[in-house]
Amino acid sequence: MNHHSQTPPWKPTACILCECNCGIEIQLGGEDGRRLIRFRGDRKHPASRGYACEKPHRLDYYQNGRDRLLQPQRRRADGTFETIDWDTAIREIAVRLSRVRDSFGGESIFYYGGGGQGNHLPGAYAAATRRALGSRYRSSALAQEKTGEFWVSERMLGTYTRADFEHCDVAFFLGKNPWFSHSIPQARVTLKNIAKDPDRKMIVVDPRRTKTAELADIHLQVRPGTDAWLLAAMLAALVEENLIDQSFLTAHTTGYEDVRDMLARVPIATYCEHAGVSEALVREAARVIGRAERLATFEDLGVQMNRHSTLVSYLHRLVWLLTGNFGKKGTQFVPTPLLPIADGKHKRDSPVVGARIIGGLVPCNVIADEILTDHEKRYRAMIVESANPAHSLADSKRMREALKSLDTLVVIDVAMTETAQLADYVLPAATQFEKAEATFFNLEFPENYFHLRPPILPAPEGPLPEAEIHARLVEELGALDPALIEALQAAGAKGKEAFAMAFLERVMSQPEVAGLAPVILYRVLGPFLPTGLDQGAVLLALAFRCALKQPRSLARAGFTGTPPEAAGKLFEAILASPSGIVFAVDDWDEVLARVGTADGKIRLALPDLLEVAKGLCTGPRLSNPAFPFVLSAGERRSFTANTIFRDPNWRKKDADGALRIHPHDAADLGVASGDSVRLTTARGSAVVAVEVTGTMLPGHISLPNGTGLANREVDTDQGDPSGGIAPNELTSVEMRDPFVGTPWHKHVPARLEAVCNQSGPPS
Ligand SMILES: Nc1nc2c(c(=O)[nH]1)N[C@H]1C(S)=C(S)[C@@H](COP(=O)(O)OP(=O)(O)OC[C@H]3O[C@@H](n4cnc5c(=O)[nH]c(N)nc54)[C@H](O)[C@@H]3O)O[C@H]1N2
Ligand SMILES: Nc1nc2c(c(=O)[nH]1)N[C@H]1C(S)=C(S)[C@@H](COP(=O)(O)OP(=O)(O)OC[C@H]3O[C@@H](n4cnc5c(=O)[nH]c(N)nc54)[C@H](O)[C@@H]3O)O[C@H]1N2
Ligand code: SF4
Ligand SMILES: [Mo]
Repeated sequence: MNHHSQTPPWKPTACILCECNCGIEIQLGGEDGRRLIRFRGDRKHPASRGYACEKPHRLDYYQNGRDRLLQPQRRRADGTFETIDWDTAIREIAVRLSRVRDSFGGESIFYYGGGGQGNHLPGAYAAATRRALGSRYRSSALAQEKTGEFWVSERMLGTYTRADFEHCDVAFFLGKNPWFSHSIPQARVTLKNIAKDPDRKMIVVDPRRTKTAELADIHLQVRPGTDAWLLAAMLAALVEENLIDQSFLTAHTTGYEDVRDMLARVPIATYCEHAGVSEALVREAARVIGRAERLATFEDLGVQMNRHSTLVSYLHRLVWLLTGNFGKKGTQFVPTPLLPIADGKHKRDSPVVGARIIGGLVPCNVIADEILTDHEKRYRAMIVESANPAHSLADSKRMREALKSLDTLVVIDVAMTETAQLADYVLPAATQFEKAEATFFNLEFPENYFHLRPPILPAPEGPLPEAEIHARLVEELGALDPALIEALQAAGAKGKEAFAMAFLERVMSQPEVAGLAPVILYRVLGPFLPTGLDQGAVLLALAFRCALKQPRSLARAGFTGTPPEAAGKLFEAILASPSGIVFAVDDWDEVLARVGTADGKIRLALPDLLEVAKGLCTGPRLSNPAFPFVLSAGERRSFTANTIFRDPNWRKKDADGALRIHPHDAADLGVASGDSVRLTTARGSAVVAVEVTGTMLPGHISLPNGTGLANREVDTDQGDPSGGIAPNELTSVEMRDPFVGTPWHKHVPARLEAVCNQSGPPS
């Protein structure tokens, strides 16, 4: 860089590739000044504090990515698309969705998505569109990973917890590889700090020797899908060896006797053998955990997308609860959310198949069944926003069939995705760098943060921010009373206080209008916000909600006064902080008081799950000779990021997303790294290149997630051969948790066959 020429300014924003949303700064360049060319971690960001991994350096593949959508698209009868103007698109969508609502009720209009890893404002605005349509059912990716954990957590604790790895002395990772998948602030710094400190220990449960497992003191290399046995044995050892925190149990919990009775029956040696881990190592891990002063734990997809997932979420909670690792620094905590992403409540079931709906989210694995039926309550129309369910949900073939059979499918996205290609209307959104955006994955403690990112460049002609799209839809649906908007605008002209009063009286106190508050705020307040931040208008309502629920946390962060005053101050501070702010400050002493059960005690005994635990069987392993391998379909690697990057060239290595396989299995098939094999499951078959590695267990094979995106020109039934294979062409909807319907993507029965390779014919 020439020091005499003017360097472009560093613009604060956030990385959008995983749920950490690290604060980063970006310099723009290129001929049109619209390329993202230089990146660095933003030291002013309260959670990431200057940290970033290697992936954001590739963000130009998102901003200037292939398949970008610039104009609204309408499907023609022959399946091709034509460009239409916004007024036509909004008018026709409103007509078609109103027709569905008037004929079959608003409940038949399903909403999916609302945000990816870093863009959660669209979901907040979509709430108004859903209200205007009377739409009742919705879902998102959370209902194929986290709903089991949410449900168990709600029943045991009446709330949701996270853990403080920065200050723990023992870190426990269960089916989680944070070196590559992150999910905790400054993941690699924290992992390295634990690894190099002789007084701190790390325990990893994973069938693969991952990079995280290599850093660990104890790697429990569990046989795929047997974590329930492993955890039951570990818990039984904790009880047997008197490593339980009795005083914690007496003071804060109920139901220990029932848990102890279940654990007393666990044949520790047999269970360890079933899980493929030596009893000595399981007991050693139990002792490290039992003697820890501060244990922090994290379970993720390795167990949440696997057999017994909900049971494992339960047993995992027992590990840190029986050892009293809750509510003190370096252990588990209850964060103060600005907006909770979902709760674990089960209030109703899905209308067609009667599946449990947790936190308002229909299990992803039943969505196709809720559509492909002649049941009168089936979903007949769908809005998909910032999600790619035709690629990301189990059994893509069936999902495509379901999406195609809808009366109306509307997709709001920045790109022409696999899902968009099936839509009746595709609406182009401004990218996350062209509008104000934010994440609601704010899960830190004792200081929690929020980051409203200003746009770093203007949107081109065509795409609109979601707030504007939803405001137009709600207006076109005739749900907004122009007189109300005028009255609020008049109050606004008299000043902030008059506006706040009018808003509380005329919007928030009337249930029929309160649901439209996001677009009302956007229309009335948006024009007065600093340039580019208008999409942040809804945050005033969220700040108000938070001020009502958590006044002390806000006050300690400096947002004092009555709820409207505190909310006003917080809102102003958010608008004025392009690198994010601390909005809540908490105290470890208060964590236990956040237990939300009726009597304030933690419920250790969940009878239905104790029953399943008692029934765990250790009989001979049933293996299907047709499918002798276990395929984990969707591993996180250095160059995976769900489907946010559509151009496979973003990957510096592993361009085709190799299938990882143990050397013995490779030898049996006569293949070496780079050779191809045919991979077949009950649902599909594909030819894929292998990477032979001793980090796998024999019999276990693993594919990355987010690969195999279809070319725009190519039929959706054929993946792009140069970009790896789409994992969900191989998965089935029936492979799911019996309680909450989460998929078993990490445990897909599969077989491999040699195909002709350059390195020689198969033997
Ligand atoms: N680089 C990158 N990072 C990401 C993402 C990304 O796409 N790319 N996506 C983000 C998202 S959306 C999420 S949800 C998280 C997910 O983050 P993780 O859950 O950490 O990611 P995975 O690699 O899918 O699965 C974790 C581990 O589960 C292991 N596993 C497989 N079978 C079993 C089993 O039977 N038992 C146990 N104990 N483990 C098993 C796998 O070997 C793998 O190492 O990552 C986030 N971060
Ligand atoms: N087999 C298998 N399947 C899996 C997984 C697995 O491990 N194995 N992992 C699962 C997990 S954990 C997750 S979280 C899901 C992720 O799957 P999805 O929730 O479907 O999310 P993404 O694939 O990230 O797609 C995000 C979409 O948002 C669009 N987008 C980006 N920015 C914007 C914006 O500003 N506005 C709008 N409107 N759109 C935008 C992108 O173009 C992209 O189409 O995949 C799941 N699917
Ligand atoms: S950890 Fe996640 S959010 Fe942070 S820079 Fe890496 S991919 Fe982006
Ligand atoms: Mo996820």
